[in-house]
Amino acid sequence: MHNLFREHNGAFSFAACFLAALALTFQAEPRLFAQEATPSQLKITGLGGGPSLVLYAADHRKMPRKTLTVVNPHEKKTEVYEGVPLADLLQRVGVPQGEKLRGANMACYVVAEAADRYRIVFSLAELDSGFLDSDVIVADTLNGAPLGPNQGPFKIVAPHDKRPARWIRMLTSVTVKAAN
Ligand SMILES: Nc1nc2c(c(=O)[nH]1)N[C@H]1C(S)=C(S)[C@@H](COP(=O)(O)O)O[C@H]1N2
Ligand SMILES: [Mo]
Repeated sequence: MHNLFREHNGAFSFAACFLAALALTFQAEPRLFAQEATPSQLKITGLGGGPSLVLYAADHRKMPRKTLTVVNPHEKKTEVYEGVPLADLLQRVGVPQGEKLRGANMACYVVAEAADRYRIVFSLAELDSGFLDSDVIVADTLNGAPLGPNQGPFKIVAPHDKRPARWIRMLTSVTVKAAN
């Protein structure tokens, strides 16, 4: 009787440990996923899935910066954004630019996606200073302060767009693709 109890007790502890481990595993996974989906980092991916670059706010701040003073088309208020030209970030993943942007590369485009899954597109030519001065930046500050949680930490500002539909807030990824 005593032995039986011990055996049961052992089996019970084994089962408890197994269940606890199982629970931890399944608990750990969503946490990992949540970490990946956090908008505190920006992933830039070049043509054909690579090379890619993961930028945190601190890395972004160290890159050559550009300041834009714009009138927000919705708020009709003057806003000062500071950040890094999108073209400079694309250059770091080897995207064709300048004289290399011709032929088949003219069918390449950039998909920018936000934490809320909102997505927008620019063609590579639209972001290339050999074609036009797009002045599109990935901003990290507004009026001198870091962008708040529903805007930042990264936001694209496309100052020449008449509607701010491509001023994508909570930007999480920028991916370069080729049209089929
Ligand atoms: N992440 C994200 N960014 C977005 C949108 C969105 O739905 N999600 N809407 C866009 C559109 S259509 C407009 S008009 C502006 C509105 O900017 P606001 O929400 O800061 O006023 O954000 C743009 N950026
Ligand atoms: Mo909009």
